[in-house]
Amino acid sequence: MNVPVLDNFWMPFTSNRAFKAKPKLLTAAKDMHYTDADGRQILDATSGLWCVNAGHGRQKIVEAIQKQAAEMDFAPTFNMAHPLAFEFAHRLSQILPYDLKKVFYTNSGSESADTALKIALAYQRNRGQGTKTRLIGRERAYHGVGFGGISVGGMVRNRMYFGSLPNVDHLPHTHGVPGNLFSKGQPENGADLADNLERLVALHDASTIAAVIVEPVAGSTGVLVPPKGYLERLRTLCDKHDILLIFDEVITGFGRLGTAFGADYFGVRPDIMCLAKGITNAAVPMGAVAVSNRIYDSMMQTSETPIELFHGYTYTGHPLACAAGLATLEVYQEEGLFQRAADMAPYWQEAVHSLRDARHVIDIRNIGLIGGIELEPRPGAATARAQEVFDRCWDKGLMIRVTGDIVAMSPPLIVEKTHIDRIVETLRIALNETA
Ligand code: PXG
Repeated sequence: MNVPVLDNFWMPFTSNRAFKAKPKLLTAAKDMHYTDADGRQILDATSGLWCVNAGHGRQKIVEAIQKQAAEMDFAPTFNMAHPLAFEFAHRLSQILPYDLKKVFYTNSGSESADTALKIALAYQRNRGQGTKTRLIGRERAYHGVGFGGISVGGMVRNRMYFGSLPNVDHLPHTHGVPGNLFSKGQPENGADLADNLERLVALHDASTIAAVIVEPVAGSTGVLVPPKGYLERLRTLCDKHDILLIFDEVITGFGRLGTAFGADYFGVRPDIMCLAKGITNAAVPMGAVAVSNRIYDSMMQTSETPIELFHGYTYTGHPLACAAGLATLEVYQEEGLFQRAADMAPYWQEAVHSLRDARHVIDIRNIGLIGGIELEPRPGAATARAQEVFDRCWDKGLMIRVTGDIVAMSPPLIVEKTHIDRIVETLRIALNETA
């Protein structure tokens, strides 16, 4: 393999030392597969990082980016703009649920989370609720790596080194509720965990709480599917206490659950939604925050300054990203990929649950085209077992993700049954070979 100088790139969320001792280099990608630096084909069971929902190297998206790069590389969106930014927001509004029809662009999921929190704070203040400054997240949540996101997030190492915004609190996570092991789809038990919002209201008072932010399905911390009734209960309590509900749909958006968004799947209306990843099929970095008409209209009406929101990025609505996004939506639509995911989900469910009797497996969770397989941690060496399974799968030409001792998978929505069979067979062998 032709290995470049590895010294200078400080890799994110990676053991740089381990990687640089034994690099895994990807050099090309098409449809369901990566090619590595040795020329091996690697089946992608994770859509890159939960983001390449339409599969890799899609021609229509490639061409749209090429054309846009040649036509206009960049245009500011501060005080001026370009047509594609409006066109894409309009197209998005046609698939966005409920009244979430206004779109603020970012460049990543982290920026979407921080933007959503800032919009919530600005909205509360502008409408005369300036004491509503507290943000409620959840344990085991991941909302990216900005200071807002890590504050409402619930991953200890992502916050302990850096500190946190002062005005936050957390709901308990929904992992490990008794009776929920090996649930297919939404687990039966645990809707009452949402009632902890009442406890936080009792503790802090609703007049201090601006918003609650949750992932409809927590992805990064190991596929935590919401118990039946849980999200509905959160919505009811947010309404009762005049608190905004933010869904971080960075992973659950764009067909992952077999519907356009998690809000559609669960039939629960958020006030604000964070998007990224599948919005451009990951071909150009982009994120977005979808906001209800009610919040947008209120901001337009109550703003005391000509600029209604003091927030934005150089690359907000970047032309290449908008071009990629428009082409991505066309691919999703032309190929009916959200419905395809829904049609494939039952097969996926049975396939991942067939690993119930595989070595080390202590729980399996699934929803849409997401699967989580929890392994018993090796005594005294948490995460080592899953890491070994990951390495073994890689050697066998299969790309999975592991988080702690949980295997997390989210194949592109174009996945075929034969791919699913191969994923499950390879995993079973890798599990069996691992001590
Ligand atoms: N919110 C959610 C719900 C996410 O899953 C982010 C925000 C941040 O997005 P950016 O684009 O800033 O990374 C994410 C990102 C994993 C994994 O292995 C998950 C993410 C990123 C990288 C790895 O589970 N999710």
